[in-house]
Amino acid sequence: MEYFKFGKIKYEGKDSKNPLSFKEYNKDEVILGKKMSEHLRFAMSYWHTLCANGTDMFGEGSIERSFYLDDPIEYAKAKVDAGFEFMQKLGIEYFCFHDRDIIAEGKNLEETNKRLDIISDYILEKMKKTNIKCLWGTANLFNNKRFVHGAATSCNLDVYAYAAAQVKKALEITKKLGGENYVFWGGREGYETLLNTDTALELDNFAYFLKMAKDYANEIGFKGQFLIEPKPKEPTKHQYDFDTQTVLSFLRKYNLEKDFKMNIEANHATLAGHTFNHELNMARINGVLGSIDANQGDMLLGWDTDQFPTNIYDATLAMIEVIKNGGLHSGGLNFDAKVRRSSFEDEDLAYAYIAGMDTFAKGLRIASKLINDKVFDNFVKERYKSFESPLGLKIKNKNTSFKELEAYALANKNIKNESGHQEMLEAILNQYIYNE
Ligand code: XLS
Ligand code: CA
Ligand code: CA
Repeated sequence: MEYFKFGKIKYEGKDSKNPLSFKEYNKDEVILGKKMSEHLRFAMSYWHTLCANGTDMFGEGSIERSFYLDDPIEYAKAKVDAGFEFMQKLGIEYFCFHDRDIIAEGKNLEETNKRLDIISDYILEKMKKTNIKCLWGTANLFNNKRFVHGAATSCNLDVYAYAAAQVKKALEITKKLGGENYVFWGGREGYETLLNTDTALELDNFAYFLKMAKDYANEIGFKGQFLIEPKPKEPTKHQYDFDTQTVLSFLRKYNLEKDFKMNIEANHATLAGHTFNHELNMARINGVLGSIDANQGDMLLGWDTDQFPTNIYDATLAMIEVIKNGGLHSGGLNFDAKVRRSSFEDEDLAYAYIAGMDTFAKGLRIASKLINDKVFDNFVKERYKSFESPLGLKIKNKNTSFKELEAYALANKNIKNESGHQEMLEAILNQYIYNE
């Protein structure tokens, strides 16, 4: 059975007028010694692509997919079939999933876990017949009302234990599917008011939960990279995993820093008042840039709109960080993005993925030239050249003192700064974007 009426999407080049073709993403084209597909490692998000129906706070679903069925097991299988058809048609080699995306909960945990066994067997069969792999798995610890006070930070031990059981099973399923990473996004790990919250206990419990997860992964031989996905707010007013630097200090406090990297989402970065490339940069310079949730928010709305990324400027700056990171290694670019509820036809899903994939492919092309030409690198090197002088090197080598610096300052009668030339650099960046 074929669910999507469009055929395989091909690269037709930048002058193509066919909306169902790639203009920039040419998967086998080699850039900086690697195929585009290897740089970008695109992934389909199971939830937005196969489960979302356009429901919002004010209205019912607007999207009716042809694979919807009443029986939960048959529906789950049809979603797998549709998802694999979609990925093959778009040439996407990875998918990411929550446990509850792939099949609905049963009447109790035992039945739910049996359902997960059935559907993960079915997915595995599909994977064997295609070249499609699992980028990451995760547990949905936010949707069900049992998580009203949080999961690993709940005030209720029963919920904490349930969450542990759910992550245990999600790790087993992710291992079975050969998942290259496992993600923790703290869906309801945060708080609404300090009047009823013991933040110290919640954070201790949260850290211990993560440690137990890592211990269990080791016990079952799951080798995937563990990732934490920062987000500052939504659904709770104050999420504990606010941004990269907050998560890093939490991990360091609890000696977990060796076991986790970051999954950076663009929309979460902007919700935290940062740019996407600030978050990528903070992760990279700390050696924890693991994977990316590629999407974008809307500056006029200010919530987590999870739109498909079409901003070429942001994609270029993001790809500079990715290239400087030596690539994403076991991570990838997961489109944690959904079509607007008014884009309810099946073809809209293809247009959306094409737009996102072409934007990052173009960003990769531009970023590789900027890096090759050392445009910003040479400028930055020159800007910090004073730290290459004898005294500058003493600072870099942590080999001076306030006394020595004072003696230098007293003798140096004339401090001279040079311009940062920000506008010139922005114009050069634009020039690379226009000319590519
Ligand atoms: C929600 C998050 C979520 C995670 C996975 O805002 O982006 O989708 O990526 O649980
Ligand atoms: Ca995300
Ligand atoms: Ca999001």
